Amino acid sequence: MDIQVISIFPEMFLAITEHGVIARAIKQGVLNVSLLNPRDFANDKHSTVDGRPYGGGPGMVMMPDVMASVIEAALENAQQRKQADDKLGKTKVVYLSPQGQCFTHSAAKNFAENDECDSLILLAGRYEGVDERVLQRYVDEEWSVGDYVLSGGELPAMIMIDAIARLLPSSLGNVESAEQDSFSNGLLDCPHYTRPEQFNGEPVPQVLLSGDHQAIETWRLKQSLGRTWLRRPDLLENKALTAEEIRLLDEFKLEFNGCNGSEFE
Ligand code: 4FL
Repeated sequence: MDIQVISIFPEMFLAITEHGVIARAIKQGVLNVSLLNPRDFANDKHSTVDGRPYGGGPGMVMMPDVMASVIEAALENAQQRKQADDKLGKTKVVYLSPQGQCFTHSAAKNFAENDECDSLILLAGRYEGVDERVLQRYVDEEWSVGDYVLSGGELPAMIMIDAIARLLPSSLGNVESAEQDSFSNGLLDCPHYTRPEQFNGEPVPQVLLSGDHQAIETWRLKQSLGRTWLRRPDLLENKALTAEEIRLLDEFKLEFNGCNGSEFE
């Protein structure tokens, strides 16, 4: 996958490109991350990228001519890379903003697995955002990473890159661990334990020491269902449970109510 990021703070991205899973994916050649700085496309000696908003009010808006130039440059790069490597597919321009659709694990999967579109241009805005006419003309998709306002689209862009990169075929080294992630089955993750067997007087759940792989898998699924029910009931509303899952969740609810004496359904 080829990702070009447009940002006036390109150094911020060293935080992800030099560490962990993403650094490995880049070294392995599974992922290429490059940066373009709108300032390099500005037309005055101060490298101005922002202007005061028409209609007045606080803040500044990223200028349409400068932003159009930097996006055009990224689109040309993508075109050239495609000519050099006929495996590369379509390019998508993505804008990060609180007005976008909610970025989820399943969206990350779609980006990682979509071979037709393996080239992304991520547009990270600053100030009050980018002139609307540029967004209208160039942006294919607008994504939000949560209902809060940040000081720019850089962290959201990094969040998207991280979530996508670890799902790229062969980047995780251990595909199984991606399949067992929270959300990969629409549920929260189960609890995890490591040595010692007793910590602060608390033992590890007996079943995990049993060596009975079937029983362990069933226990983990039940914990996942139970935690999702307790902490994120909204996730269960959109998920069709199997008969086995319904039975396990009912068991969890009974045990939960049994130990705190309340009358949750
Ligand atoms: C982008 C917030 C995506 C949440 C400020 C500029 C943002 C954001 N998701 N806040 N961009």
